[in-house]
Amino acid sequence: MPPIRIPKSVRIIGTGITPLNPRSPAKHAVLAGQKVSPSALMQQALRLALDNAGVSLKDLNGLIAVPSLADTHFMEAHYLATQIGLLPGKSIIVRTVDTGGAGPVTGLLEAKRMIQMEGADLVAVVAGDAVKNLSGEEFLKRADQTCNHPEAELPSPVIPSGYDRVAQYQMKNFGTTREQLAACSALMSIMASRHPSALTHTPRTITEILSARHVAPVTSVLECARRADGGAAIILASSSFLERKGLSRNTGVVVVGGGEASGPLFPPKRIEDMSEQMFSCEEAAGVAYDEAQVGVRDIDFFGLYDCFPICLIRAIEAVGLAPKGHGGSFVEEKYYQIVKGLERDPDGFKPQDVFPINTHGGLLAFGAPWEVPAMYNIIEAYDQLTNRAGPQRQVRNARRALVYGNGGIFSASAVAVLGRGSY
Ligand code: MLC
Repeated sequence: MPPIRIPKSVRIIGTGITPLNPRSPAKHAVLAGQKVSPSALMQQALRLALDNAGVSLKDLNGLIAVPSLADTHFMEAHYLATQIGLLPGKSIIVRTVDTGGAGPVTGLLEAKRMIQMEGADLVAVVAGDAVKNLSGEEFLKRADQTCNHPEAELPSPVIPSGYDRVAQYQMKNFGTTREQLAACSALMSIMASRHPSALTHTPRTITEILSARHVAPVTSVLECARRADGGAAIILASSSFLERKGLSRNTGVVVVGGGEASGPLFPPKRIEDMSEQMFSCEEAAGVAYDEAQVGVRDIDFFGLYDCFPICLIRAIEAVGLAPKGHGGSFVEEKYYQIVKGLERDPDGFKPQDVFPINTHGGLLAFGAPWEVPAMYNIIEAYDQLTNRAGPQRQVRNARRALVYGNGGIFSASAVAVLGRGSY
Protein backbone atom coordinates (compact mmCIF):
# COMPACT_ATOMS: atom_id res chain seq x y z
CA MET A 1 0.00 0.00 0.00
CA PRO A 2 1.34 3.50 -0.80
CA PRO A 3 2.07 5.57 2.30
CA ILE A 4 -0.73 7.87 3.38
CA ARG A 5 0.26 11.46 2.68
CA ILE A 6 -0.51 13.64 5.63
CA PRO A 7 -1.09 17.23 4.44
CA LYS A 8 1.54 19.54 5.84
CA SER A 9 0.30 22.42 7.91
CA VAL A 10 1.34 25.81 6.59
CA ARG A 11 2.41 28.77 8.68
CA ILE A 12 3.31 32.38 8.11
CA ILE A 13 6.66 32.58 9.90
CA GLY A 14 7.82 36.08 9.05
CA THR A 15 6.68 39.41 7.64
CA GLY A 16 8.41 42.43 6.14
CA ILE A 17 7.11 45.89 5.47
CA THR A 18 8.97 48.90 4.04
CA PRO A 19 8.16 52.41 5.24
CA LEU A 20 5.37 54.04 3.24
CA ASN A 21 6.41 56.75 0.78
CA PRO A 22 10.12 56.26 1.45
CA ARG A 23 12.39 58.83 -0.03
CA SER A 24 14.83 57.48 -2.58
CA PRO A 25 17.44 55.51 -0.60
CA ALA A 26 20.57 57.28 -1.81
CA LYS A 27 21.06 61.02 -2.04
CA HIS A 28 22.91 60.69 -5.34
CA ALA A 29 19.91 58.81 -6.75
CA VAL A 30 17.67 61.77 -5.91
CA LEU A 31 20.13 64.13 -7.53
CA ALA A 32 20.17 61.93 -10.62
CA GLY A 33 16.38 62.18 -10.71
CA GLN A 34 15.88 58.49 -9.94
CA LYS A 35 12.79 57.51 -8.05
CA VAL A 36 12.16 54.60 -5.75
CA SER A 37 11.07 51.65 -7.90
CA PRO A 38 8.46 48.96 -7.19
CA SER A 39 11.16 46.36 -7.73
CA ALA A 40 13.45 47.93 -5.10
CA LEU A 41 10.53 48.03 -2.66
CA MET A 42 9.76 44.35 -3.33
CA GLN A 43 13.39 43.39 -2.74
CA GLN A 44 13.58 45.41 0.46
CA ALA A 45 10.34 43.91 1.78
CA LEU A 46 11.52 40.39 0.94
CA ARG A 47 14.84 40.92 2.74
CA LEU A 48 13.03 42.25 5.80
CA ALA A 49 10.65 39.27 5.82
CA LEU A 50 13.46 36.71 5.42
CA ASP A 51 15.37 38.35 8.29
CA ASN A 52 12.24 38.46 10.39
CA ALA A 53 11.67 34.73 9.80
CA GLY A 54 15.34 33.94 10.47
CA VAL A 55 15.79 32.19 7.12
CA SER A 56 17.87 32.99 4.03
CA LEU A 57 17.12 33.46 0.36
CA LYS A 58 18.77 30.09 -0.34
CA ASP A 59 16.13 28.37 1.78
CA LEU A 60 13.30 29.55 -0.50
CA ASN A 61 11.90 27.10 -3.02
CA GLY A 62 8.85 29.14 -3.94
CA LEU A 63 8.26 32.78 -4.79
CA ILE A 64 4.98 34.49 -5.62
CA ALA A 65 4.79 38.12 -6.70
CA VAL A 66 2.01 40.52 -7.51
CA PRO A 67 2.55 42.90 -10.47
CA SER A 68 2.95 46.63 -9.97
CA LEU A 69 1.28 49.51 -11.82
CA ALA A 70 4.17 51.96 -11.72
CA ASP A 71 6.71 49.67 -13.43
CA THR A 72 4.96 46.61 -14.81
CA HIS A 73 7.12 43.66 -15.82
CA PHE A 74 6.30 40.65 -17.88
CA MET A 75 6.30 37.71 -15.39
CA GLU A 76 6.89 39.92 -12.35
CA ALA A 77 7.85 37.01 -10.08
CA HIS A 78 10.43 35.72 -12.57
CA TYR A 79 11.78 39.25 -12.95
CA LEU A 80 12.15 39.55 -9.17
CA ALA A 81 13.60 36.04 -8.77
CA THR A 82 16.20 36.74 -11.47
CA GLN A 83 17.14 40.11 -9.97
CA ILE A 84 17.69 38.72 -6.49
CA GLY A 85 19.60 35.67 -7.74
CA LEU A 86 17.00 33.08 -6.76
CA LEU A 87 17.02 32.04 -10.41
CA PRO A 88 18.73 30.26 -12.04
CA GLY A 89 18.20 27.43 -9.57
CA LYS A 90 16.70 23.96 -9.41
CA SER A 91 13.43 22.87 -7.79
CA ILE A 92 12.17 26.42 -7.42
CA ILE A 93 8.62 27.38 -8.30
CA VAL A 94 8.06 31.02 -9.22
CA ARG A 95 4.63 32.42 -10.05
CA THR A 96 2.99 35.79 -10.71
CA VAL A 97 -0.59 36.10 -9.56
CA ASP A 98 -2.87 38.81 -10.83
CA THR A 99 -6.18 39.17 -9.05
CA GLY A 100 -5.75 42.91 -8.57
CA GLY A 101 -5.95 44.04 -4.96
CA ALA A 102 -6.85 40.50 -3.91
CA GLY A 103 -3.35 39.44 -5.06
CA PRO A 104 -1.63 39.14 -1.67
CA VAL A 105 -4.41 36.91 -0.27
CA THR A 106 -4.56 34.88 -3.50
CA GLY A 107 -0.76 34.61 -3.17
CA LEU A 108 -1.07 33.42 0.42
CA LEU A 109 -3.52 30.69 -0.63
CA GLU A 110 -1.38 29.79 -3.63
CA ALA A 111 1.66 29.47 -1.35
CA LYS A 112 -0.35 27.10 0.84
CA ARG A 113 -1.17 24.97 -2.23
CA MET A 114 2.48 25.03 -3.35
CA ILE A 115 3.49 23.68 0.04
CA GLN A 116 0.70 21.14 0.41
CA MET A 117 0.49 19.86 -3.17
CA GLU A 118 3.68 20.74 -5.03
CA GLY A 119 6.48 19.89 -2.64
CA ALA A 120 7.62 23.43 -1.78
CA ASP A 121 8.37 24.04 1.85
CA LEU A 122 9.38 27.69 2.12
CA VAL A 123 7.55 30.22 -0.04
CA ALA A 124 7.66 34.04 -0.12
CA VAL A 125 4.77 36.21 -1.25
CA VAL A 126 5.89 39.69 -2.28
CA ALA A 127 4.21 42.91 -3.42
CA GLY A 128 5.48 46.44 -3.99
CA ASP A 129 4.48 49.54 -5.89
CA ALA A 130 5.30 53.22 -6.22
CA VAL A 131 2.09 54.85 -7.43
CA LYS A 132 2.58 58.00 -5.33
CA ASN A 133 5.80 58.57 -7.25
CA LEU A 134 3.77 58.90 -10.44
CA SER A 135 2.26 62.29 -11.20
CA GLY A 136 -1.51 62.43 -10.57
CA GLU A 137 -2.04 62.59 -14.31
CA GLU A 138 0.16 59.56 -15.09
CA PHE A 139 -1.38 57.55 -12.26
CA LEU A 140 -4.89 58.18 -13.55
CA LYS A 141 -3.88 57.42 -17.13
CA ARG A 142 -2.75 53.96 -15.99
CA ALA A 143 -5.41 53.32 -13.34
CA ASP A 144 -8.22 54.40 -15.68
CA GLN A 145 -7.20 51.71 -18.19
CA THR A 146 -7.50 48.84 -15.74
CA CYS A 147 -11.23 48.50 -15.22
CA ASN A 148 -12.75 50.52 -18.02
CA HIS A 149 -14.83 49.41 -20.94
CA PRO A 150 -17.07 51.44 -23.28
CA GLU A 151 -20.07 49.44 -22.02
CA ALA A 152 -19.45 50.57 -18.44
CA GLU A 153 -19.22 54.29 -19.32
CA LEU A 154 -17.20 55.11 -16.23
CA PRO A 155 -15.79 58.66 -16.22
CA SER A 156 -12.28 59.38 -14.94
CA PRO A 157 -11.27 58.66 -12.23
CA VAL A 158 -12.60 55.30 -13.38
CA ILE A 159 -12.01 53.22 -10.26
CA PRO A 160 -13.49 55.70 -7.74
CA SER A 161 -16.42 56.16 -10.19
CA GLY A 162 -17.01 52.40 -10.37
CA TYR A 163 -17.14 52.05 -6.59
CA ASP A 164 -19.26 55.18 -6.38
CA ARG A 165 -21.80 53.52 -8.65
CA VAL A 166 -21.93 50.53 -6.31
CA ALA A 167 -22.29 52.90 -3.34
CA GLN A 168 -25.29 54.50 -5.07
CA TYR A 169 -26.77 51.03 -5.65
CA GLN A 170 -26.38 50.26 -1.94
CA MET A 171 -27.98 53.60 -0.98
CA LYS A 172 -30.91 53.01 -3.33
CA ASN A 173 -31.53 49.35 -2.48
CA PHE A 174 -30.58 49.11 1.18
CA GLY A 175 -30.96 52.66 2.50
CA THR A 176 -27.25 53.14 3.27
CA THR A 177 -26.70 56.85 3.94
CA ARG A 178 -24.02 59.26 2.78
CA GLU A 179 -22.95 59.77 6.42
CA GLN A 180 -22.55 56.03 6.91
CA LEU A 181 -20.19 55.90 3.94
CA ALA A 182 -18.16 58.78 5.37
CA ALA A 183 -18.11 57.12 8.81
CA CYS A 184 -15.99 54.32 7.30
CA SER A 185 -13.20 56.71 6.41
CA ALA A 186 -13.55 58.60 9.72
CA LEU A 187 -13.26 55.33 11.66
CA MET A 188 -10.26 54.18 9.62
CA SER A 189 -8.53 57.50 10.34
CA ILE A 190 -8.95 56.90 14.09
CA MET A 191 -7.40 53.43 13.69
CA ALA A 192 -4.50 54.76 11.58
CA SER A 193 -3.74 57.48 14.11
CA ARG A 194 -2.87 54.66 16.55
CA HIS A 195 -0.38 52.96 14.19
CA PRO A 196 3.12 54.46 14.05
CA SER A 197 3.67 53.64 10.34
CA ALA A 198 0.33 54.83 8.94
CA LEU A 199 0.13 57.81 6.58
CA THR A 200 -2.89 59.33 8.31
CA HIS A 201 -1.84 60.70 11.68
CA THR A 202 -4.90 62.69 12.71
CA PRO A 203 -8.46 61.41 13.00
CA ARG A 204 -10.90 63.26 10.76
CA THR A 205 -14.59 63.83 11.22
CA ILE A 206 -17.56 62.88 9.06
CA THR A 207 -18.11 66.59 8.35
CA GLU A 208 -14.53 67.01 7.13
CA ILE A 209 -14.90 64.01 4.88
CA LEU A 210 -18.21 65.14 3.44
CA SER A 211 -16.97 68.64 2.78
CA ALA A 212 -13.76 67.50 1.02
CA ARG A 213 -13.48 67.74 -2.78
CA HIS A 214 -15.70 65.14 -4.42
CA VAL A 215 -14.23 62.93 -7.17
CA ALA A 216 -17.56 61.18 -7.89
CA PRO A 217 -21.17 61.93 -6.79
CA VAL A 218 -20.98 60.19 -3.39
CA THR A 219 -17.19 59.87 -2.99
CA SER A 220 -14.86 62.57 -1.69
CA VAL A 221 -11.07 62.46 -2.07
CA LEU A 222 -10.85 61.42 1.61
CA GLU A 223 -12.92 58.32 0.82
CA CYS A 224 -10.44 56.92 -1.72
CA ALA A 225 -7.69 54.39 -1.16
CA ARG A 226 -4.77 56.59 -0.10
CA ARG A 227 -2.26 56.49 -2.96
CA ALA A 228 1.19 55.52 -1.64
CA ASP A 229 4.53 53.82 -2.31
CA GLY A 230 5.55 50.74 -0.36
CA GLY A 231 6.38 47.07 -0.32
CA ALA A 232 5.44 44.13 1.88
CA ALA A 233 6.22 40.43 2.02
CA ILE A 234 5.37 37.32 4.00
CA ILE A 235 7.19 34.00 4.36
CA LEU A 236 5.25 30.73 4.58
CA ALA A 237 6.74 27.45 5.75
CA SER A 238 5.66 23.84 6.02
CA SER A 239 5.70 22.07 9.38
CA SER A 240 8.49 19.80 8.06
CA PHE A 241 10.65 22.85 7.19
CA LEU A 242 10.31 24.09 10.78
CA GLU A 243 11.23 20.66 12.09
CA ARG A 244 14.27 20.40 9.80
CA LYS A 245 15.49 23.84 10.86
CA GLY A 246 14.93 23.11 14.52
CA LEU A 247 12.36 25.89 14.79
CA SER A 248 9.40 25.59 17.13
CA ARG A 249 6.39 23.97 15.47
CA ASN A 250 4.31 26.78 16.99
CA THR A 251 6.23 29.53 15.16
CA GLY A 252 4.05 32.25 13.59
CA VAL A 253 0.44 31.71 12.57
CA VAL A 254 -1.34 28.86 10.81
CA VAL A 255 -3.19 29.28 7.51
CA VAL A 256 -6.33 27.44 8.51
CA GLY A 257 -8.52 27.84 5.44
CA GLY A 258 -9.26 29.95 2.42
CA GLY A 259 -11.70 30.67 -0.36
CA GLU A 260 -11.83 32.61 -3.59
CA ALA A 261 -14.63 33.77 -5.87
CA SER A 262 -14.98 36.06 -8.88
CA GLY A 263 -17.15 38.83 -10.28
CA PRO A 264 -17.18 40.89 -13.51
CA LEU A 265 -14.36 43.40 -14.14
CA PHE A 266 -16.66 46.42 -14.21
CA PRO A 267 -20.22 47.17 -13.12
CA PRO A 268 -23.14 47.71 -15.54
CA LYS A 269 -23.77 51.25 -16.77
CA ARG A 270 -27.17 51.59 -15.10
CA ILE A 271 -27.67 51.17 -11.36
CA GLU A 272 -31.04 49.56 -12.20
CA ASP A 273 -29.16 46.76 -14.00
CA MET A 274 -26.94 45.94 -11.01
CA SER A 275 -27.71 42.95 -8.83
CA GLU A 276 -26.21 40.97 -5.97
CA GLN A 277 -24.92 38.55 -8.62
CA MET A 278 -21.82 40.70 -9.26
CA PHE A 279 -20.43 40.39 -5.71
CA SER A 280 -18.20 37.55 -4.58
CA CYS A 281 -16.89 38.19 -1.05
CA GLU A 282 -19.70 36.29 0.66
CA GLU A 283 -19.01 33.21 -1.45
CA ALA A 284 -15.25 33.39 -0.81
CA ALA A 285 -15.80 33.88 2.94
CA GLY A 286 -18.23 30.93 3.00
CA VAL A 287 -15.64 28.62 1.44
CA ALA A 288 -12.97 29.88 3.86
CA TYR A 289 -15.22 29.38 6.90
CA ASP A 290 -16.13 25.87 5.69
CA GLU A 291 -12.54 24.87 5.16
CA ALA A 292 -11.48 26.29 8.51
CA GLN A 293 -14.57 24.83 10.21
CA VAL A 294 -15.30 28.11 11.96
CA GLY A 295 -17.94 30.82 11.82
CA VAL A 296 -17.92 34.58 12.24
CA ARG A 297 -18.15 34.32 16.04
CA ASP A 298 -14.89 32.40 16.14
CA ILE A 299 -12.96 35.27 14.53
CA ASP A 300 -11.30 37.79 16.83
CA PHE A 301 -9.73 40.11 14.24
CA PHE A 302 -10.81 41.05 10.72
CA GLY A 303 -8.56 42.57 8.04
CA LEU A 304 -11.17 43.72 5.53
CA TYR A 305 -10.40 45.38 2.22
CA ASP A 306 -11.62 48.98 2.23
CA CYS A 307 -10.40 50.71 -0.93
CA PHE A 308 -13.61 52.76 -0.73
CA PRO A 309 -16.25 52.87 2.04
CA ILE A 310 -18.67 50.69 0.08
CA CYS A 311 -16.07 47.91 -0.03
CA LEU A 312 -15.76 47.89 3.77
CA ILE A 313 -19.53 48.04 4.29
CA ARG A 314 -20.17 45.16 1.91
CA ALA A 315 -17.30 43.14 3.44
CA ILE A 316 -18.75 43.57 6.93
CA GLU A 317 -22.01 42.13 5.61
CA ALA A 318 -20.32 39.39 3.54
CA VAL A 319 -18.32 37.95 6.43
CA GLY A 320 -21.43 37.93 8.64
CA LEU A 321 -20.72 40.79 11.07
CA ALA A 322 -23.94 42.55 10.04
CA PRO A 323 -27.01 41.39 8.10
CA LYS A 324 -27.26 42.34 4.42
CA GLY A 325 -28.05 46.03 4.06
CA HIS A 326 -26.99 46.83 7.64
CA GLY A 327 -23.23 47.23 7.18
CA GLY A 328 -23.55 51.02 6.97
CA SER A 329 -25.49 51.38 10.21
CA PHE A 330 -23.08 48.92 11.88
CA VAL A 331 -20.08 51.14 11.02
CA GLU A 332 -21.88 54.37 11.96
CA GLU A 333 -22.91 53.00 15.34
CA LYS A 334 -19.40 51.73 16.11
CA TYR A 335 -17.91 55.03 14.98
CA TYR A 336 -19.98 57.07 17.45
CA GLN A 337 -19.34 54.53 20.21
CA ILE A 338 -15.59 54.95 19.63
CA VAL A 339 -15.72 58.75 19.43
CA LYS A 340 -17.65 58.90 22.72
CA GLY A 341 -15.39 56.30 24.35
CA LEU A 342 -12.27 58.26 23.41
CA GLU A 343 -13.82 61.53 24.63
CA ARG A 344 -14.65 59.92 27.96
CA ASP A 345 -11.32 58.13 28.43
CA PRO A 346 -8.72 59.17 25.83
CA ASP A 347 -5.95 56.97 27.23
CA GLY A 348 -7.85 53.94 28.44
CA PHE A 349 -10.51 53.42 25.77
CA LYS A 350 -9.59 50.85 23.10
CA PRO A 351 -11.36 51.25 19.74
CA GLN A 352 -10.48 47.63 18.93
CA ASP A 353 -12.67 46.44 21.80
CA VAL A 354 -15.75 47.55 19.84
CA PHE A 355 -14.34 47.34 16.30
CA PRO A 356 -11.67 44.63 15.93
CA ILE A 357 -11.36 45.44 12.24
CA ASN A 358 -8.47 47.07 10.34
CA THR A 359 -6.68 48.25 13.48
CA HIS A 360 -3.97 49.62 11.17
CA GLY A 361 -6.35 51.97 9.32
CA GLY A 362 -6.87 50.07 6.06
CA LEU A 363 -6.47 51.44 2.54
CA LEU A 364 -8.45 54.54 3.46
CA ALA A 365 -6.00 55.72 6.10
CA PHE A 366 -2.95 53.47 6.50
CA GLY A 367 -1.90 53.75 2.86
CA ALA A 368 -2.51 51.95 -0.42
CA PRO A 369 0.37 51.19 -2.80
CA TRP A 370 -1.92 49.78 -5.51
CA GLU A 371 -2.02 45.93 -5.09
CA VAL A 372 0.08 45.83 -1.89
CA PRO A 373 -2.46 46.77 0.82
CA ALA A 374 -4.13 43.37 1.33
CA MET A 375 -0.67 42.39 2.55
CA TYR A 376 -1.09 44.97 5.31
CA ASN A 377 -4.31 43.21 6.33
CA ILE A 378 -2.35 39.95 6.55
CA ILE A 379 0.55 41.54 8.45
CA GLU A 380 -1.77 43.27 10.92
CA ALA A 381 -3.54 39.92 11.45
CA TYR A 382 -0.14 38.29 12.03
CA ASP A 383 0.77 40.98 14.57
CA GLN A 384 -2.59 40.55 16.31
CA LEU A 385 -2.34 36.76 16.49
CA THR A 386 1.25 36.82 17.73
CA ASN A 387 0.47 39.51 20.30
CA ARG A 388 2.77 42.06 18.65
CA ALA A 389 0.25 44.82 17.90
CA GLY A 390 1.16 46.87 20.99
CA PRO A 391 -1.09 48.36 23.67
CA GLN A 392 -2.75 50.90 21.35
CA ARG A 393 -4.07 48.30 18.89
CA GLN A 394 -3.83 44.81 20.37
CA VAL A 395 -7.10 42.87 20.30
CA ARG A 396 -7.50 40.93 23.55
CA ASN A 397 -6.76 37.22 23.28
CA ALA A 398 -6.77 37.19 19.47
CA ARG A 399 -6.85 33.53 18.44
CA ARG A 400 -8.24 33.64 14.92
CA ALA A 401 -8.26 36.24 12.15
CA LEU A 402 -9.96 36.62 8.80
CA VAL A 403 -8.29 38.55 5.99
CA TYR A 404 -9.96 39.66 2.78
CA GLY A 405 -8.53 41.08 -0.43
CA ASN A 406 -10.61 42.55 -3.24
CA GLY A 407 -9.46 43.13 -6.81
CA GLY A 408 -10.80 45.30 -9.60
CA ILE A 409 -14.28 46.67 -8.88
CA PHE A 410 -15.53 43.78 -6.75
CA SER A 411 -14.01 41.51 -9.44
CA ALA A 412 -11.94 39.17 -7.28
CA SER A 413 -12.39 38.09 -3.69
CA ALA A 414 -9.83 36.13 -1.72
CA VAL A 415 -10.38 35.31 1.95
CA ALA A 416 -8.13 33.46 4.38
CA VAL A 417 -8.65 32.36 7.96
CA LEU A 418 -5.51 32.44 10.11
CA GLY A 419 -5.02 30.94 13.55
CA ARG A 420 -2.67 31.55 16.45
CA GLY A 421 0.20 29.09 16.39
CA SER A 422 -0.53 27.36 19.67
CA TYR A 423 -3.61 26.42 21.63
C1 MLC B 1 -5.98 61.26 -0.95
N1 MLC B 1 -5.59 62.07 0.03
C2 MLC B 1 -5.97 61.55 1.18
C3 MLC B 1 -6.65 60.36 0.89
N2 MLC B 1 -6.63 60.19 -0.45
N3 MLC B 1 -5.82 62.01 2.42
C4 MLC B 1 -6.31 61.29 3.39
N4 MLC B 1 -6.97 60.11 3.20
C5 MLC B 1 -7.15 59.62 1.98
N5 MLC B 1 -7.77 58.46 1.81
C6 MLC B 1 -4.85 63.32 -0.07
C7 MLC B 1 -3.44 63.06 -0.61
O1 MLC B 1 -2.55 62.77 0.43
C8 MLC B 1 -3.10 64.30 -1.33
O2 MLC B 1 -2.53 65.22 -0.47
C9 MLC B 1 -4.47 64.82 -1.78
O3 MLC B 1 -5.46 64.15 -1.01
C10 MLC B 1 -4.69 64.53 -3.22
O4 MLC B 1 -4.47 63.15 -3.47
P1 MLC B 1 -3.81 62.71 -4.82
O5 MLC B 1 -4.02 61.27 -5.05
O6 MLC B 1 -2.39 63.16 -4.87
O7 MLC B 1 -4.68 63.61 -5.79
P2 MLC B 1 -5.17 63.51 -7.25
O8 MLC B 1 -3.99 63.29 -8.16
O9 MLC B 1 -6.04 64.69 -7.49
O10 MLC B 1 -6.05 62.18 -7.32
C11 MLC B 1 -7.18 62.05 -6.51
C12 MLC B 1 -7.81 60.66 -6.78
C13 MLC B 1 -6.71 59.61 -6.63
C14 MLC B 1 -8.94 60.44 -5.81
C15 MLC B 1 -8.36 60.65 -8.20
O11 MLC B 1 -6.09 59.75 -5.35
C16 MLC B 1 -7.25 58.21 -6.78
O12 MLC B 1 -7.61 57.76 -7.87
N6 MLC B 1 -7.31 57.48 -5.66
C17 MLC B 1 -7.81 56.10 -5.66
C18 MLC B 1 -6.69 55.16 -5.89
C19 MLC B 1 -7.21 53.82 -6.35
O13 MLC B 1 -8.06 53.74 -7.20
N7 MLC B 1 -6.64 52.76 -5.81
C20 MLC B 1 -7.09 51.41 -6.13
C21 MLC B 1 -8.35 51.13 -5.34
S1 MLC B 1 -9.24 49.78 -6.03
P3 MLC B 1 -0.93 65.44 -0.45
O14 MLC B 1 -0.75 66.41 0.65
O15 MLC B 1 -0.30 64.11 -0.17
O16 MLC B 1 -0.57 65.94 -1.81
C22 MLC B 1 -8.47 48.46 -5.38
C23 MLC B 1 -8.70 47.15 -6.05
C24 MLC B 1 -7.62 46.89 -7.03
O17 MLC B 1 -7.76 48.61 -4.43
O18 MLC B 1 -7.63 45.80 -7.63
O19 MLC B 1 -6.76 47.75 -7.20
